[in-house]
Amino acid sequence: MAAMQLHWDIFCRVIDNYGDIGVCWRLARQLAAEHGRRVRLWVDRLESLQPLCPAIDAGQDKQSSQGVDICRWSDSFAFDRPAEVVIEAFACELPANYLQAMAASPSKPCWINLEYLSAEAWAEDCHGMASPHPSLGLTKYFFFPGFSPGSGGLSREAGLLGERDRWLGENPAPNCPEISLFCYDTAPVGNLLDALARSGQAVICHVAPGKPLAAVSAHLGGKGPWQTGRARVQAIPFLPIDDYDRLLWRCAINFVRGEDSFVRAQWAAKPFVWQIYPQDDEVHLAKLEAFLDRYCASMDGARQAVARRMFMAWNTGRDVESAWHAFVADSEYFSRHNGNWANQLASVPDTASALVNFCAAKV
Ligand code: TRH
Repeated sequence: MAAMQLHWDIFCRVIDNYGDIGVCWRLARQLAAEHGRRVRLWVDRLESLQPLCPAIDAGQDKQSSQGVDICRWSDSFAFDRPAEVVIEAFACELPANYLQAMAASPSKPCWINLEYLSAEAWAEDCHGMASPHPSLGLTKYFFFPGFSPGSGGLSREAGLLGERDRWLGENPAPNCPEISLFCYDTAPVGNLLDALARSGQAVICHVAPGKPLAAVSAHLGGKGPWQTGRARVQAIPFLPIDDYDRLLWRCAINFVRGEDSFVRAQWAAKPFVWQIYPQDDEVHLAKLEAFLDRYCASMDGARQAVARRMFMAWNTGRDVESAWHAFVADSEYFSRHNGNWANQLASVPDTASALVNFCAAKV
């Protein structure tokens, strides 16, 4: 069976927020469902997976859901044998005893470091690079998701866009436009709320719990729901991951953040505004620019300026209100553009398929 690479272990350490586990959970269940792989997902904080996948019990060290074996990755890490493919998500560092077992395996596992998504050219250049271990006789490969055929692609289930269109056909857009708000507490949420209040347009804004809701509460006071101008602003619960997709499909405009919700907003093909995960020395702004260069390339000059202005305003806090009004005025254009953009991205193999093919080629 070694050649088929049936067994996969995915290791995930939750740094903060939900992105690390969101990416790993999607990958694990897709490998099981679409590629017939037997996947173990080792997670240090099952509590972070539970809101995305309410079927699991965060108190149980071992369980199965959606065809994936989910195991707590604790300090007293124990396992039977290493898998044929080992995914170390976001350089989380494999347990030492597991590494030793990999080195002792008669056929060496395919060892992948799954990296964060970046639109920067260097990420594409480093995709697939080999890094031999200094002493264990193992080779680790760097796998970079991305936006072009030279990258590891984006997370996308087979039939996702068809399922989106089918669902939207059965659930027509509501009369009152809706916005979803998922962001960090550094986002200029107050400026956005002021802009919504002053726009004179009726809108419903769904606010995710945690940092987004805290930012809204800090600006409007209390726990809501709030009415500000003709905008109704209301808290929503943290949704199971597939329900969150449907929220993105349904809303007229989505504010997303980090990595995974950002990718899913692109499959939703609705206008979206991305808050990138903030890093020291503002290095994240270079990543944001790299994305905008790709995403805006086929827009006309005027719309490029509008989209760039909105994304930069949301990430820097400058000029939010005027950027927002211009963005909303062109929202039909951005809907059309994002439909084409999603189709273009879908022509690149998805990350799970790309990983399966990459690892098969390494045997
Ligand atoms: O939570 P995040 O800020 O995660 C971040 C980023 O991944 C960042 O790159 C990483 O360095 C950091 O974590 C540690 O944003 P992200 O990536 O969008 O992940 C959120 C996940 O939560 C995503 O899988 C979607 C999911 N989600 C739901 O399932 N239901 C919800 O209601 C919401 C709001 C999100």
